[in-house]
Amino acid sequence: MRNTFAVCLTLISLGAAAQQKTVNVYNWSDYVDPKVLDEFTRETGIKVVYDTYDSNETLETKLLAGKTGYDVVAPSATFLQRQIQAGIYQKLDKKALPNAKGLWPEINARLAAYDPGNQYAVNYMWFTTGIAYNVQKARQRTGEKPPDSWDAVFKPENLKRFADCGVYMLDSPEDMFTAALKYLGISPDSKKPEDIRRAAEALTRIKSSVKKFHSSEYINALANGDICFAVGWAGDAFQSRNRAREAKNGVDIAYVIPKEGALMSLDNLAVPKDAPHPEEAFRFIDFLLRPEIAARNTAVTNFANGVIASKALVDKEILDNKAIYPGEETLKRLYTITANDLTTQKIVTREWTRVKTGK
Ligand code: N2P
Repeated sequence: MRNTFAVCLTLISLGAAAQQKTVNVYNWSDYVDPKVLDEFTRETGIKVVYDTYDSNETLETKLLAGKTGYDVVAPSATFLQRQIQAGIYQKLDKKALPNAKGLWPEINARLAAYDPGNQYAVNYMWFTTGIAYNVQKARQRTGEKPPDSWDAVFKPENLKRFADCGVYMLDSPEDMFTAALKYLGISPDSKKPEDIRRAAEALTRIKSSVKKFHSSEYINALANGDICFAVGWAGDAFQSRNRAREAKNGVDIAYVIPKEGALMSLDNLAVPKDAPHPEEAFRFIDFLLRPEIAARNTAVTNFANGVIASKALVDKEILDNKAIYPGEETLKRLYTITANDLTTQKIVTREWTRVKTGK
């Protein structure tokens, strides 16, 4: 009798412990199919505590302060590189990631430029930074020549035409300075302080036409017609287009990779050294790398994922969209950049503050 009681108690506490398994995930907003999180919990019993951000700077500030409690985070490659050097990540347990075999070799190779040997991160999504616009409003303003060049953004008289219907820009110096440098005919990867200043000046010249610098609100703002023009990320632009379609509000959103080319970025999954639940972190990452799960996240987010094995399962309309899955021709126009060292990053942050506040 007594024994049965003890066994029961043990079983109950074991059950409770099993239920308490948790993974704390900090990811970009609008970057997952929420049903995928539920499914992970159903399958593994691991609860997902999911928190979001919309800028690398926000993530980096937290990570460098330490003890975030996060198990999985998603830095962009340039930030990842600096964070690896700062020693804040643990090496991935490759044995715990059998689905990593489905990762995209070319994307892995590109990521290895930031994470030599692909030791600390796997790619989650990859994408371009371009121009999203309201098709009707653009037609009223530019006739049969829709925006297709960085001129549309950086020639003050061009952007001014959109000011009355609302312009947003990413609150992200990496995306905005590289675009400005490309427009100015300077290497987008330049780390020279005077080049960074010239990029900041180009942005300051168009600032009076910008309603807001923000990196996630543009999805809804474009979809509901509050704004008509945004410099933003490909998947977000198509999420916006889809939200407008669902709302049947007559708004049509298009996205273009400017003809001069655009920044291609990689967002990646990594595990902080002080992650409280590393085992659960690797299980979560491996789940996201499952081809069918990666395909579902792409279906909802409209971002290309890093799992080549998922391509056969990705919706054809998305797969054929060259602004999401660029073909060889488009890829040639895309540029990548290297990480800033700490000194350059300080200059970038200061110049960005100057752009936004004038100080
Ligand atoms: C998700 C945006 C992620 C792309 N909404 C920028 N890293």
